[in-house]
Amino acid sequence: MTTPITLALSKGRIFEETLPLLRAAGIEVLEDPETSRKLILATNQPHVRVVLVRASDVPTYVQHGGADAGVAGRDVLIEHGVEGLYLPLDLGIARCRMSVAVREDFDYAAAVRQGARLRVATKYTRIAREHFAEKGVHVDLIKLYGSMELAPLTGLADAIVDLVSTGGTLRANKLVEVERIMDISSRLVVNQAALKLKREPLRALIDAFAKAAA
Ligand code: PRT
Ligand code: MG
Repeated sequence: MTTPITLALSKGRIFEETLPLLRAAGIEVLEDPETSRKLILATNQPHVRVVLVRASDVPTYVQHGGADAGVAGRDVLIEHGVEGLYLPLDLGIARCRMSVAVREDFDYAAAVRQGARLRVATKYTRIAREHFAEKGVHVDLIKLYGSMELAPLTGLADAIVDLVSTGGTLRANKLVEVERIMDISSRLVVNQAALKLKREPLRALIDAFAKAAA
């Protein structure tokens, strides 16, 4: 019998975009998370199961062995930290970028030039802090957990740091992207201890994902 392995995925784009990679590894998930309320999903491989967790909880599950491997965005990994995690592959899925955005009528370049202190609202405080420190721009960071787009519209902040994919959300809220901080995609993350103890099934998964993601 093959050693059982548990994969942590988040519902939505990561789950959807990981499915083809799983399929390439011969793994079919037997339930649809959009219609089932189950948090543990069986697959056609009796030794492989999928657990559904919040996107930002994937590194925590894998780090502490609640899952042997998982898929997480570069944004989540930077904010959370990668201690105890092995990151063998950039899967090139759930692509987007981390950007600075402001109201259409806010002169960001002038504010930066004048050395103004900027109020920046974001869920990604680590990425934002490092970005503005590198630029030598003084900022007051305001931590939010969602709907960052609202912050400049209500006067809570001058700017936001958020993920942008099509740009539709920014446009709909009359915001403009003024700086691209980094490109984002999702990575396969593996528990380092599990990699030793469950080497065979995890290596097989990594190899199949590598082939399919190439
Ligand atoms: O939703 P929840 O609070 O549970 O967690 P989450 O938002 O972290 O999860 P999820 O599933 O939305 O995102 C998981 C991962 O997908 C993120 O960690 C990113 O690495 C990646 N990803 C790729 C994105 C996007 N594209 C994306 N567009 N994550 C979020 N967005 C949001 C963005 O925050 C903004 O609100 O979509 C909006 C912008 O999209 P556009 O197309 O209008 O520009
Ligand atoms: Mg989301």
